[in-house]
Amino acid sequence: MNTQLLDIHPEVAFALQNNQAVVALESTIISHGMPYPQNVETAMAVEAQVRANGAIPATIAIVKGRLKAGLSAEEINYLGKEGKNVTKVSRRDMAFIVATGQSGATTVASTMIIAAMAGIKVFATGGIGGVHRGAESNFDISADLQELAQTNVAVVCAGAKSILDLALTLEYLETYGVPVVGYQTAELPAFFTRESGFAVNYQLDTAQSIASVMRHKWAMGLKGGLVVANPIPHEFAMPKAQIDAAIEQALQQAVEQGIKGKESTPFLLAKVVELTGGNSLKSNIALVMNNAKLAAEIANEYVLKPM
Ligand code: PSU
Ligand code: MN
Repeated sequence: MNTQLLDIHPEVAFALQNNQAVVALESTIISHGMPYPQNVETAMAVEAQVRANGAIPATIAIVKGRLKAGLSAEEINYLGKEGKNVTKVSRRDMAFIVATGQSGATTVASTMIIAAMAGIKVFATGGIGGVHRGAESNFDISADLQELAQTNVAVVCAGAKSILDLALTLEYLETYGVPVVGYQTAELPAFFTRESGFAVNYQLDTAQSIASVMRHKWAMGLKGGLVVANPIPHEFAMPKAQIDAAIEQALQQAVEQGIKGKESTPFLLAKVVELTGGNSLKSNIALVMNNAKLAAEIANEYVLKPM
């Protein structure tokens, strides 16, 4: 691996060299996951949340052909303002964007890759990609899942949205040896709701016990990540019926409009926000903040005895 392609923000580099806690954050959630200006406000608030919990934030993206671990406020503002004009970059797209000197927002998969290059072990986001509904015919399975199978980063999320097939997503993760841990819950949360009807593999109740599982996994040479599923706080959870109805409608519109490939997830996310008014955006912001806090706590536990 040639780390000459990577710029680690000086503050992040200092923290890593001194074994201080660092939390990676993704940028597709900024450009494609939320509308402007809430996306920029949230990205800044999430960084502040990581700091308030004793860790250094490293928002990850590709800027003018450089892999970035840690962005300036100007760079975050650029990604948020440009929104969908910025390329959504997953593993497949990285070499093309870097080779041509372009900028791009990183998904969970590509954020994990750059985090691992930089030496960051904990990453906070909203929701991960997964196996899409209808995958048996459309083959749409997010590259996030393969990345979790091979890249050593723990991803703290609020589960996955039920725009996906959660049962198949769990099966896929099982096949590839990715543990799904519930933080203080035995049930996989479904992003906007605390419930999904599916069990997680293991419930762990402290950041310390999660850091211990990370250490032991990697000490055995088992490559790949962990999904740490952190339910949305009660007061921000949405009524399941309202969310389910919006998701069904969004899925139907995606089929009618022939939305496929990498456009699929951003289309569905935007439709759900549109159909539920501002409520789902408020919940989305709250759960990301909640994940940033837990990720900072895990990162702090992990650096006590890193492996
Ligand atoms: N799910 C969300 N919010 C998001 C995403 C997923 O609730 O912002 C973004 C993440 O960047 C994730 C990507 O990695 O969508 C998955 O896209 P795809 O399904 O095309 O792999
Ligand atoms: Mn896809």
